[in-house]
Amino acid sequence: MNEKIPPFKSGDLLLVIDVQKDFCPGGALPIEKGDEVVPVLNAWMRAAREGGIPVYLSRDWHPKNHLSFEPQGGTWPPHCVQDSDGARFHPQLEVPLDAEIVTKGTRFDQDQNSAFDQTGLADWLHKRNIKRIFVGGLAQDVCVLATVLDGCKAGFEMHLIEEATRPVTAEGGKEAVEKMRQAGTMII
Ligand code: VGL
Ligand code: ZN
Repeated sequence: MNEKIPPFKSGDLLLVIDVQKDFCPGGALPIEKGDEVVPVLNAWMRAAREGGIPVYLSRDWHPKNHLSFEPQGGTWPPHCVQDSDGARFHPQLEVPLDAEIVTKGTRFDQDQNSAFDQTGLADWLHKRNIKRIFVGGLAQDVCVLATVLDGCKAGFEMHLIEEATRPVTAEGGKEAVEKMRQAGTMII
């Protein structure tokens, strides 16, 4: 899997979206083969650290009765509740000690699928002179999609690591890749 990792350069960032227990098999909102992204992303995170490239990880982090949950009239079974076991990163994910964590899904007025949505992330990354962002994680057709599209709008050169992401539905995954490509994302 290492041969696909490009030579990193200054201005690059690795962004890992929501690789949490609830999105993996056995979790509250399991994504088929969601756990298969873990070894791939571990290799990318290792390479990034060796190259001095910052690693950011987002986490879905909902209040207990979040409006995105079915009992509250939302779309999803309750998942990634703040401080719950299911909200933890996958136990095999090798989170670098100096990684930055981006918390989202905390808004009370609407769901927050994008790691750029009211987090201040875009301004911060522009200040750090980040130009290219490599993205993997879960789910390809939900939070990865929303994050990649927002990253394009914010002027970053977005790269989707296809083998490091899995969709909620196969059809949704295909459509998501098409939307990301049309927005200018490199699919690698
Ligand atoms: C996500 C569904 C609900 C995701 C978050 O991280 O893709 N999907 N909340
Ligand atoms: Zn969520």
